[in-house]
Amino acid sequence: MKDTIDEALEIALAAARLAGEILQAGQPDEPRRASVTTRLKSSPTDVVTEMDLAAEKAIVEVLERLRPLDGIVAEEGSNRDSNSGWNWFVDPLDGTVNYLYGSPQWCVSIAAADSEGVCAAVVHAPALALTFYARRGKGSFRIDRQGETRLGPISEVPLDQALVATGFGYRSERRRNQARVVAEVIPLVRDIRRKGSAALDLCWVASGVVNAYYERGTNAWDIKAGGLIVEEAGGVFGGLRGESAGMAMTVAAAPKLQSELVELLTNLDADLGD
Ligand code: LIP
Repeated sequence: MKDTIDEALEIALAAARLAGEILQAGQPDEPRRASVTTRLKSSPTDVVTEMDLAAEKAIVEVLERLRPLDGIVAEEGSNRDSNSGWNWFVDPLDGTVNYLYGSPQWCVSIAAADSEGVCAAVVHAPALALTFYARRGKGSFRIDRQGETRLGPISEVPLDQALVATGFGYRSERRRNQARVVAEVIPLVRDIRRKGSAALDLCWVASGVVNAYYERGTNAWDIKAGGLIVEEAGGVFGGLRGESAGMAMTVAAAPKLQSELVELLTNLDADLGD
């Protein structure tokens, strides 16, 4: 019989690929962009497309069929309580604005958690032809057209040589505070990247495309899958002031760099205000 975590990974991979196909097939071209915007979330820059909702529906249908007792926490609201001790964290489309603008940095992010926490994770980026996955205790991997590569261990670099990814929220008050923080961080690091998908940013940390990632305002569905992928590549994924990664702050990097960034961001009160 298959190990339950392996089975969860297979389900996550299948559901993410299905959602990815739906999203790619329905990606709006320039003239259709305006018409696919179905509603606005917290501000006019937070665009939720019909495709986002369709992708979530497809993932939830897979989970309902194969894991009817498990809980679901999903970005577009298909939530369900768990009767099995297992929960699934689903972001059907992370990097929504990139998707809408035709930039390839978007993905489907799915994490499965048992009573001990996240145990299987998939971040699937169809427009980049890349899939990242991890199982707890069994490493993280990248699949591309050439095949499959094990990730890590993530290299340590001094803070002043670190390429640091970050992201900004949708509300202007939050952005003002995030701009204040990034203005203090940028003179101390190699450079900053703002790619637009938290789930992928975590995979970039795991695969050495950036050295670190931090962001305030990340939801569970944005970071649960990428967090395991970082940890299984030897990185650290957490928050400030001894907290777990989450809404207040998420910081991911190799262990020493992560603790330096945590100290810097704590001194800047990057997790407070707005
Ligand atoms: C995105 C996050 C990203 C953040 C964006 C946005 P969405 O999620 O993944 O890190 O900086 O502003 O919140 O809205 O594409 O699912």
